[in-house]
Amino acid sequence: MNKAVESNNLFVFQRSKALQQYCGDVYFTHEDESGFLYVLSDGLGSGQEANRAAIATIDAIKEDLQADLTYMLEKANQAVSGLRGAAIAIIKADYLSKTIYYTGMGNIRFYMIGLEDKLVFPLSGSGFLSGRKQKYRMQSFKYKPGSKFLLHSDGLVLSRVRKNLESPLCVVKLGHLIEQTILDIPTDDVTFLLGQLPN
Ligand SMILES: [Mn+2]
Repeated sequence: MNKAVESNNLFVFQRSKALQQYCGDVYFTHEDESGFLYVLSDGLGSGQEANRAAIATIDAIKEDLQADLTYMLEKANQAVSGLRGAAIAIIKADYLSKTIYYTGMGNIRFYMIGLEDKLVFPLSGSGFLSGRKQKYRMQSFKYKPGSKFLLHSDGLVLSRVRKNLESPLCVVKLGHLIEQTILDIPTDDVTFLLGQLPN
């Protein structure tokens, strides 16, 4: 599987391990006038079982888009009991307060430009969602209006993240450049979401 989704403020790219039919990374995007919610879930392993676990987390989160992020994470955690586990990150933007809320478990990475041009890259809880009860932490950061951010699974290995985020290119052009760093036949599922926040 290989696909790219392009819009003014978001570029999403996904390519599955060995170009398998099922991708173990599953993402969800929701946006309205007040902000957005983006979720990226990486089911353990690859192929259909990984895909199934990741979809279960996303489905659980979609049930209530107004829920607290830590509650979303707990619902996603319960959804994978009996399935493969998953790494996951949830980011929510509030355009009014120019704030990003972040929570996650495991190896999904998130980078954004914060106040005073600081590169912000919150660390997720260690481990992964497995169905067993865990504690989750939500963090919040003020973002720099008009700046770019990147959410990606561990299949993407990108150096010079700050340089990329500070590029004057639009998200579609920059997204295609980042895409060029990904192997034609990847050895892990790869997903990235490159977005731009409103001014
Ligand atoms: Mn992975």
